[in-house]
Amino acid sequence: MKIFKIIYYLFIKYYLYVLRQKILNFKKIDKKKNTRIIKNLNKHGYYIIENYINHKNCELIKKKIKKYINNNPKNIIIDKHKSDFRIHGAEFIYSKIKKYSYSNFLKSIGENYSGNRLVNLMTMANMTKFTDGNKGSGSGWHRDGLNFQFKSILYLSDVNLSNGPFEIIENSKDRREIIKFSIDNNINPIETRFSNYLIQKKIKNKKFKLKTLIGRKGTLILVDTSCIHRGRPVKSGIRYAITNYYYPKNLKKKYETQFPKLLKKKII
Ligand SMILES: O=C(O)CCC(=O)C(=O)O
Repeated sequence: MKIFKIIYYLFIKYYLYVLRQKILNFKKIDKKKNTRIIKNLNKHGYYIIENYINHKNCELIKKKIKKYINNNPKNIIIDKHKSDFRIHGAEFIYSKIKKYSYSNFLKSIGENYSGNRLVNLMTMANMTKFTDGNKGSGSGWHRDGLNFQFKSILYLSDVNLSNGPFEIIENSKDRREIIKFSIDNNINPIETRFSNYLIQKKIKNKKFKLKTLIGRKGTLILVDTSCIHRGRPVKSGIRYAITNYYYPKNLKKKYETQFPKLLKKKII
């Protein structure tokens, strides 16, 4: 039974999706542009740019997010452990976030990587802090989906091993790896959430290569989030970050509905 699911979801459905995107949402790839970044996204699933913005701007943005969270509790999405506080549509709360949100440079990397026209559906700002049992930003190990997914995460705090660094299983978007993982562990191929026990076992057995991305404030992570990833559970301290969510331009409406409390109007 599983083999049919694998064939259907990982091949038939996937290639139909790719074909539809090629026909309806094609973007010509400029092979000479950002080659190092694209190469790393293809090979490892991520790329890091240090000092994407300066420390002063990080502090200004952080202050704005903190203030917004305190003053607008109704617009904040909070996880069940009360550790991850999110603003969906944070580009509307501050011009400096808007600048990041509408960056042509970042969007063009995603477009060159995917060969699709993309749109940044929103910028999500979040603050994660220690609480008992917290699972970190994104609530544990997961893929955002089986199809291409692209995000940029900008750290606004210095991020160390304790305050919730982004973690990724290198190249876990590879379809052969997905099939192997699904068969070896008797997992439904379309499953996107995984237990920490299973992932740690795979890392220990060297079946998975873990990358923990610590970095100073201003560090930018470009990532294909169809790879398995998480924000590491917070042991101490606080992490602020802003994340752009890129989707194929023709599917914007479909995905928009997935984000509760999405801010849609200018309030700056
Ligand atoms: O912020 C992070 O470190 C990861 C967040 C994440 O995985 C998600 O929101 O899906």
